[in-house]
Amino acid sequence: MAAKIISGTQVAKEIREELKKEVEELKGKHNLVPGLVTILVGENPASVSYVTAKQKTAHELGFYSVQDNQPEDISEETLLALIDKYNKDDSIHGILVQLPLPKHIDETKVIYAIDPDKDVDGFHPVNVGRLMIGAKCFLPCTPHGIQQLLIRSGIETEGAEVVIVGRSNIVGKPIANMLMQKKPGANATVTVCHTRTKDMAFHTKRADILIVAAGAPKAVTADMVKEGVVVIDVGVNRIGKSASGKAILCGDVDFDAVKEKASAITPVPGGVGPMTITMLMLNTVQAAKNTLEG
Ligand code: L34
Repeated sequence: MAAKIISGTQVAKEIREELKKEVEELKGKHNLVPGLVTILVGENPASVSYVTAKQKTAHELGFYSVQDNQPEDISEETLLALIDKYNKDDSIHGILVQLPLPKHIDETKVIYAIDPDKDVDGFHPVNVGRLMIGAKCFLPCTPHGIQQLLIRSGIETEGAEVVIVGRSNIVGKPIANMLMQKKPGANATVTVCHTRTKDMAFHTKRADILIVAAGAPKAVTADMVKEGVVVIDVGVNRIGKSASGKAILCGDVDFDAVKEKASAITPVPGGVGPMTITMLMLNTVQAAKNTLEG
């Protein structure tokens, strides 16, 4: 039986509709407009496309949104000063510095420079630490999106064997942490595979839920999964260009073959990507609401 296709585009739309109402309420009741700045250094085509989509969504939801483009050769010092400016700006609740950054800039330093209360990416060590102990924090957008996709598609994680391929700070490590928490939408038994895993297929075949963030096209093939698995494909690989010049995308999973064995699977595009963007909006609304408490 062919798999159910889990539409991230559809779920993201539902969440955005909820957020739009919340933004209107914040404006009406509290005269509060969520503010988001996205900082883009250089002109990496994938980054330009993601940041443009983030700005467009922020605008649609009625945010105060600022797109701050900086040249590829900006100094680390200037970038850090810019972040400090937004840290002090009360109209800005969320600061996002799109990654990757040019090699001459230390990404860690940049992430540390963002006020943890405005770190809507959830990359600052304060938020990473809070996540680890199950405290209130900004959840990183891609893992947050994956968890919402699972919950809103009615996929049971409690007691499930979840296997994650990839151990990045942006996806693998945080999603592993989130799904092992003693919380609704989690409570899974989690295995993390990576480039030094001895027998990848041994692990992936055991998965009830398989989350793939390997960063390589078609890294997971049909012979590596069991019948009925739920597959979440986080990969976005640009594998060529169409006649009209548009990028051709594919995930980290051999979609056509794996969908014949899976019970449910996310497509690329239209799976996790749109959820990532929407969770950034949710985190920014949360950051704005947090200022009401203080
Ligand atoms: N700071 N840097 C920071 N925060 C992030 O959360 C990100 N990420 C990752 C790269 N760098 C970052 C993103 O925004 C990856 N990422 C991201 C965001 C959106 C999409 C993919 C990755 C997305 O919308 N993908 C679409 C296809 C878009 C296209 O045509 O290129 C999809 O349907 O999958």
